Amino acid sequence: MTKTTLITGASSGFGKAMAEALAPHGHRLILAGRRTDRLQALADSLETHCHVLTLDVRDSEAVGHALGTLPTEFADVDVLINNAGLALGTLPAQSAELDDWEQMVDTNIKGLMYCTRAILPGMVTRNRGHIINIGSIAAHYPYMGGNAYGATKAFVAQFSKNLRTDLLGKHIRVTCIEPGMAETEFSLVRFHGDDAKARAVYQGIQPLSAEDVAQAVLWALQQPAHVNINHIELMPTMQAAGGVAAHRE
Ligand code: NDP
Ligand code: 8X3
Repeated sequence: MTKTTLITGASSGFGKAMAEALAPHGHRLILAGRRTDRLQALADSLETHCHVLTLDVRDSEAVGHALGTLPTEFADVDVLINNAGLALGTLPAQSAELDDWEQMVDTNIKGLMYCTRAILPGMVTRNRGHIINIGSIAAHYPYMGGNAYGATKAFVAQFSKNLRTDLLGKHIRVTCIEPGMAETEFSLVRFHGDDAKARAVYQGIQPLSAEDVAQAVLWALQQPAHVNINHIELMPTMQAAGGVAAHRE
């Protein structure tokens, strides 16, 4: 049976790789993001029916309107992949830019809530669906400069668990996918377009690829309907949690 799948942040990185991974597996796709030209190019390259949706997930009204007025063929969303998100900056909390914090909260937390709230009632009415939230290892392991970003992803982890609780008794699954370091445009965005700084993040290590993360999403989706994958945490083999730090005089 063909599923209707909405991917937020499909113009780049994980979202684009997910669209490419899911397209051959019976998913008609709603590709959402702000960069329409990229979404259209992706839609043109895929051998499945796609609907391009220019959408800023931070805009509550726009999200409600766009997801409430989808074309008939795409209106009954079976799979919602809340992937749109970003990290901005690596400054310590005392000197971080408040604007960066606000943008992360508006996108990673509020945007995810708006999309979920718009799609979930239909899933409940139909008594079927799967929500995949893209969290991060940053939700669980603090690192220098990770402050507000890690906290937004902690929200994603806890919100996913609470959704499971609210949806108990419904045939709706919720999965939180929590990757570690992966090479996408993530670092370029984090360092406000500084290519050298972004590249340095991935030097001397084989990071995860967007395709690695897309495969984890595909696997979670492909489990039998009675199996809910609660969360998946994946890291490059050469990355690990650093443990407790101590500063000595
Ligand atoms: P990319 O920067 O490559 O992709 C981010 C995507 O999010 C883009 O498609 C972008 O689309 C979209 N996006 C950002 N802001 C908005 C917005 N306001 N409205 C709609 N779409 C938006 O990074 P990744 O693919 O790596 O990131 C995807 C998710 O994975 C994020 O939630 C990130 O936090 C998370 N993550 C990333 C890791 C990594 O190391 N790369 C590891 C763990 C988690 P557009 O600009 O066109 O709107
Ligand atoms: C992004 C991965 O390791 O930079 O969520 O926190 S990391």
